[in-house]
Amino acid sequence: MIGRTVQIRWHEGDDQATGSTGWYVDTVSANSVQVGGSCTVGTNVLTVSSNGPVCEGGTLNLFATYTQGGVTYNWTGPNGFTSSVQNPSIPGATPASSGTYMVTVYSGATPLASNPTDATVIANGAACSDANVCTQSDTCQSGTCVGSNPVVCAASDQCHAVGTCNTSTGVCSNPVKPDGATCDDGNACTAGDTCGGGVCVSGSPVGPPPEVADMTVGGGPTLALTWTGQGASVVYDVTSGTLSSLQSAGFSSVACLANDDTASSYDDTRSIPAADGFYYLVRAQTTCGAGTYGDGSASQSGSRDSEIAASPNACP
Ligand SMILES: [Ca+2]
Ligand SMILES: [Ca+2]
Repeated sequence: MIGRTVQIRWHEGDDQATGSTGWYVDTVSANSVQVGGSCTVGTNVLTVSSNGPVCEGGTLNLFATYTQGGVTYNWTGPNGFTSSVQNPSIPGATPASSGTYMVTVYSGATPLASNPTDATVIANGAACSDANVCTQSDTCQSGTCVGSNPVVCAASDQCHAVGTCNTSTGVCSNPVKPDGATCDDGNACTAGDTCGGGVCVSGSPVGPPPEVADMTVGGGPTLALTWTGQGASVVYDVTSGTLSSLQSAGFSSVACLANDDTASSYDDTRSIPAADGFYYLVRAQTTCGAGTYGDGSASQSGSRDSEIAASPNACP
């Protein structure tokens, strides 16, 4: 309408006359108007909450805030609860206090706003949440939610250390052990295995066991051989031949008396041939290889080990 020129037809008195008599027509220019005021929107807000759920025996706290001051509060709730305190508490709460609480705000006798909030009191022994994902079984115990059955963060392998559980996610960390930490690559024939970058790196190769030492042969009806043992994982090959065959054919005639014997001794029950004798050679052996029968004396020609190995009767 603003800025327009209109004609208004009006009638004095009643408007029953439909003829032209008594009617007036005026031209009106609408140059300024009175704009209507906007509606005032209420800005006060009633917020209601509680600290629930709480465990039986604990204190249930109720909270109400209203943006306008100078008001009073009136609470009602389960188990006959009433209160005119703004933020009332229910100490020693029981499950009977579970339910919907309603608060109404008053200005004088005039109610301004009303809102509900739900609260739960969990019975002793019943499941609750201690806000820690790393405790897998939480139950109410005398007013407190107690977590149990914790997540166990075991080391993922020998080159990782025991982790810690993230209380928000329940996921275990997987820390890498420092480089150089001792580990075992599962191979007995490598020694000094160490962690590097979170994996077990094989150490130096382990060679075959050393030459057998301190062998003696006891006299008598049984020829009892003994030597110094080299440990639990070492076995022994005992070979022998006659002195006459040694002289005529060398070690190619050697025979295996005992193969992979765990004892560091051997009883030879054979009878010594007339005008002859036995010689004995013993070597140690492990999964990392066979040791040597010995280098022999300076007068030895050729390799004793390779000569024995060439014998069809040699110990494997
Ligand atoms: Ca190893
Ligand atoms: Ca053997």
